[in-house]
Amino acid sequence: MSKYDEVLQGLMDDKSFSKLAALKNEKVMEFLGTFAEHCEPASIYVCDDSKEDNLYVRKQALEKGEEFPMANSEQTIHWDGYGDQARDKKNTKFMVYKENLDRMKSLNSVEYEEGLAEIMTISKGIMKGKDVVVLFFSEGPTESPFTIPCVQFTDSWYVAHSEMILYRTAYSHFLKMKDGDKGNFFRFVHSAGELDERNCTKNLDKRRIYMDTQNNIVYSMNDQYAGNSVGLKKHSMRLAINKSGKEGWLCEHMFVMAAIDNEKKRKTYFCGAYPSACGKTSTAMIPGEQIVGDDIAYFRNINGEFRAVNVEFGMFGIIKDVNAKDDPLIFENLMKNQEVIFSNVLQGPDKKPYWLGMGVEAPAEGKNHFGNWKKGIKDDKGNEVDVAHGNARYTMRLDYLANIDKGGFEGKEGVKVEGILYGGRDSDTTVPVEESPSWKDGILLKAATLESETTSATLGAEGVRNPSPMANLDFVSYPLGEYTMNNIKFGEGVKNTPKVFSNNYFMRNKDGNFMTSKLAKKVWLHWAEGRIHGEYESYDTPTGKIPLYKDLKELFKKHLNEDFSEEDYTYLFTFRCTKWIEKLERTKAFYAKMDANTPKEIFEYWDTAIDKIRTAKEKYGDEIKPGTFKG
Ligand code: SPV
Ligand code: MN
Repeated sequence: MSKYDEVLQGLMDDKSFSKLAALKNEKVMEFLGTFAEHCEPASIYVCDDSKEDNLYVRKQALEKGEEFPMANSEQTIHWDGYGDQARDKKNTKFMVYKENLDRMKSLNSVEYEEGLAEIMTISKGIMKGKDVVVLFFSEGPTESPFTIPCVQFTDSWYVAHSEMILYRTAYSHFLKMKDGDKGNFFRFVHSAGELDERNCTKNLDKRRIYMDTQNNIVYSMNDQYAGNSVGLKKHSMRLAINKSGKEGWLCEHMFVMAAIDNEKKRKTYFCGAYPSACGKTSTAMIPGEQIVGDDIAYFRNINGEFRAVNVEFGMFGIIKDVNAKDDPLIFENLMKNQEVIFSNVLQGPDKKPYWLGMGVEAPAEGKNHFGNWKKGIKDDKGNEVDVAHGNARYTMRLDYLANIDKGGFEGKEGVKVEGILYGGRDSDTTVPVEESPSWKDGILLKAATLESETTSATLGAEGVRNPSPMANLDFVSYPLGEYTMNNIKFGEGVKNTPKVFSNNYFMRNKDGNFMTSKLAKKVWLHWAEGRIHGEYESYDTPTGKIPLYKDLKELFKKHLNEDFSEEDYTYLFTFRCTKWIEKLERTKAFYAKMDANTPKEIFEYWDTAIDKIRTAKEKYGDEIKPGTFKG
């Protein structure tokens, strides 16, 4: 008998309790028992992997008014509170033991005891009157070398429903866990807290997301937006990054996809990291290629091979600008009568969803993240409320997509990765595609230097460059310099190290207009694919290798039936010395600020790179046309 049996048994029916008891896992009992006592829910329901439980969770989300029916019977809609529409970076903190505080000081952290006292005060009795659900999931495929078992304890049936779509249930995995291993799981406790009349979190001032990477537990209180509430997504990612750092593997903010060359019968796996709104999902969804995952990848060295899995089962995608023309595959799936949770979009009087950039005229009234909405309505700050929020989302299984790579998606050993892409948003420096001479150069020149420029869609000045190393900065849960070194070591430790490429889809011409169409990314991808297979000559630049005009001309014709002019090529692929030196100086300053212990060899590497560019500038001038630089 566990000391928590009594409290747990008192809160659940026999069926739920027998599911728990069958696990014979003291650590699970301790986790659930502790929070059952502390948060004081009215009842607890335990889910296994059955279809019945899956349907029950969805039904409860509807019955409890966290989700609402849509015209399509399989679809539902959920709204987060007006002030809970994105990740709360300020109140997302690491709880760090005193002795580690110095090491972790550049992260948003709080001293362990202080953080624990705060979160325990906020969560005391927070689930009073609520029905809680317990779910068992796996990050990555179950029973595989990648698997991380997870337990979610939440009073939000929307969170539970989202997780049922986004992750693989793993009750049976827990049943099979070996004695010595039974405490090895991630723990997530979440409460939406008190709800208002729309069933949205009321006490947003008490929203806290506190992570304890030392004990693999995350506390998330007073929130509903999935990036804040869903334990398996970004909370788990931070725990996994910390764990991987200790164990010698990697957890990256990356898609996994296969580039397909039908003529040559080749399937080449790529992973790619792009900061928000820099083309990550659209690259993973390039027509004619195949998707494995769109957000989070684990990398492991398996028998010397660089292997990756998508840790998720579904996608929590930005819905803005998903329309029949730009994103036909996703759009078509969102229109079908199959399971989707829409969040923070408009529900029209016809019970259909409407969002920004949908390419369909929205009705003048309905319900959205603001509540009852009418065209022209203003919030209490006097700002006009749009039809839907810019960060509105859809939650959907990935295997609805016709372009899914089934084998890669389901395989327990992951896929063998041959190329890694790092793409930023950069109007004037980085060329559309450049190959890195080596893995280490790739990490230090392509990954660590990633930046994203602000656009007119974000608040504040346009064109400000925000550093975004590996597009993973929000989630890196130990010092950045160490994480960067671990990236270098991991890639150098496998037999066939993938080639690393940079991407930039956002180069502008002298008039400020984008130089290439949205579809051009297919050409850059296929040049990279060819290079991996020993095709195409390249020109050297001070930072890597770029395509020849004749090859791109052919690729544009073949894939897009477009004429690509030599003039555009020359403009796009000119190496801009001063701009690059400035970029590297910004990166150096950022690393120095973020992690004073960043190894000296990293700064020395960048200094050498800067010297090389200076020398090139003296010899060739500030703007070096493709083909002129001789390394
Ligand atoms: C992201 O912001 O990177 C997302 C959505 O994938 S969230 O779940 O909010 O993290
Ligand atoms: Mn993400």
